[in-house]
Amino acid sequence: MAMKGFLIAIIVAAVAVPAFATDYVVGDNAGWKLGVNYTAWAEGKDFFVGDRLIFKYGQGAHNVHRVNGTAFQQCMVPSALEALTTGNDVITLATPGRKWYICGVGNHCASGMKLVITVAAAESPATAPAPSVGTSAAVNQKSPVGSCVWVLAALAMFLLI
Ligand SMILES: *[C@@H]1O[C@H](CO)[C@@H](O)[C@H](O)[C@H]1NC(C)=O
Ligand SMILES: *[C@@H]1O[C@H](CO)[C@@H](O)[C@H](O)[C@H]1NC(C)=O
Ligand SMILES: [Cu+2]
Repeated sequence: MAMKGFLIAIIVAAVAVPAFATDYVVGDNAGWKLGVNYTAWAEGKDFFVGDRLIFKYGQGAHNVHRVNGTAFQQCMVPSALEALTTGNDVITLATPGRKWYICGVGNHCASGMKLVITVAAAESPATAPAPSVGTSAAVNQKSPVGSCVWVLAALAMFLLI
């Protein structure tokens, strides 16, 4: 049955293509700056391994330090040499667990320029069983490409039943 084979191929492609990563611009349109509540921003977002954080800010006005929980709490700024400073800093969330970011400029961290998130293990083809349509992967707002693939997979599933 050629049709069935074709549909299965679509499903396999949907599972195999690592198109589920999400890019998060930290602070959305506000970006990375003073006066934004990044706790509120992170609330309700599900971060997965493979997703990316993008810190946008005027170069020189701020920076981004990856720190541990203690440094986060106490706003201990590590060496400036370790800072990300491009103004368009992209961080790929490579491992699960809690991740802490602070701005190392002036007293910005103490003023609230700090972000803590919890990253969950990837819903990747390597680790996840064949995802069924309607799981959190589909609900979680993903890239347009990912969504498109999911729609195709859903359609294929529907036609096969
Ligand atoms: C930031 O938002 C969180 C969660 O909505 C809230 O609990 C906290 O009080 C806010 N912090 C400030 C400084 O407004
Ligand atoms: C956390 O980071 C601070 C500053 O970089 C460092 O001094 C401290 O040893 C670290 N703590 C742990 C538990 O790794
Ligand atoms: Cu800053």
